[in-house]
Amino acid sequence: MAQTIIKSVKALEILDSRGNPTVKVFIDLEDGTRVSASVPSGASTGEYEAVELRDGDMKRYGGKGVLKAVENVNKQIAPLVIGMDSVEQATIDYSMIELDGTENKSNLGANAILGVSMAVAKAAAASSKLELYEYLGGAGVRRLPVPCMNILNGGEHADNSVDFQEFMIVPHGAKNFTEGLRSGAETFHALGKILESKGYSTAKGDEGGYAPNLKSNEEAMELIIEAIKKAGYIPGKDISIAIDSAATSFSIDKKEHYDLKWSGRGKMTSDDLISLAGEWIEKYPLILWEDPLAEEDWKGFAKFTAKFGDKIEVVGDDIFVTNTKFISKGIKNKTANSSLIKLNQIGTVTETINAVRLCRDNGWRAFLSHRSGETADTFLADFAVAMDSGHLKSGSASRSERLAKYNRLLEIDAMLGDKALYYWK
Ligand code: 2PG
Ligand code: MG
Repeated sequence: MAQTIIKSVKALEILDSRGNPTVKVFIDLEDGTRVSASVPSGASTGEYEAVELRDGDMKRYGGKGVLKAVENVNKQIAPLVIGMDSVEQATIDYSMIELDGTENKSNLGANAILGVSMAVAKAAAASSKLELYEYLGGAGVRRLPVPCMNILNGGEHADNSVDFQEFMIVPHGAKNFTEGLRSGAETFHALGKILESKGYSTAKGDEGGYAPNLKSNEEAMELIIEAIKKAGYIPGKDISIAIDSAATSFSIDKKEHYDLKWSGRGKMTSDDLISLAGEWIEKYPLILWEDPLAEEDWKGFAKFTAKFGDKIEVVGDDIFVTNTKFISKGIKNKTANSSLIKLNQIGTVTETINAVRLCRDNGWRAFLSHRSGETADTFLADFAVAMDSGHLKSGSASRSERLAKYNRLLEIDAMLGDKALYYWK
């Protein structure tokens, strides 16, 4: 019997970084290898994401328990995958998809399926004495992703007058990942000092970025630029800025009309938003813009991309939900030039790899991402290197569940030494 055969699979309900339940899966192989994997959880979720199964039992965790998903792993998935070979990732993933039998994994739960899928990959890697990034990426991988680090929050992630959800700093000008992360962390601390000196709160949001009560969208940009300079870096050359508008959260009819309600700018059409973005792209060192329009505003997205796609990376998150069906439609309609990639939006490692490949084969970029609810699991870091994604977002330079991924990338950078690559495109 092959040593990489799965001997046991067991799931447990644990808590994520917001104190909400999530699924952790343990897998043992015949050769004694034991690994575990934990599943993240989003807040600003796209409508067509794979279903995260929650118990709905209001007596436990306000209905957010995941005991059903845990039971689905222990009673249904375990008997299916025990005896299968952990190196057969795709076979195992597609067997679970078949067992679930629904389009959106609502039967077993994407949280149940993904926990097993990630643990299978980790087990096969550990048993072959390979680092996870080597196992998933092959012998040639050696590129570290540029960390797009959350620094300021608005929208539904903060109680202020900023409409856009996430502002990130992008240290693409550094000579390697380790130095890039350092410049990002230094800028994060510089912003903390600036906020303090202006009498703003330095309290942090779910992803570890600051969430002060700013007066406008523009003020957020000005403060970040000031922080980059204060930390000794040149905006646009060393460090640029990325935005995730999460525009679905301020669209009124879930389509083409928006209400920039937090800043008080009021109602806007898609075209108004696009021209506002144009002013910003002229004025500020922006390099990437995620979800500039709502998930159903395919027309607006395509207009945005036609206007700015040659200057910045235009990323679709809620609109594509890591699903090859929507990414294919986006490629055909030139909706964006990049897709956000979140493992739990689609629910298996194999399907996530397929989504990344689809992007790359069509000249798009794939932007690897954490969720706003995370665990200490570092799968994402290895996965980003394996996928040669060139960039990832894993939150700010604060909170251990965010830094766990960045710290793992520091380790990989050190392992690869002078063989490591680091560049934006
Ligand atoms: C996003 C993510 C991660 P959430 O909108 O891109 O930053 O947030 O996990 O809440 O969907
Ligand atoms: Mg997003």
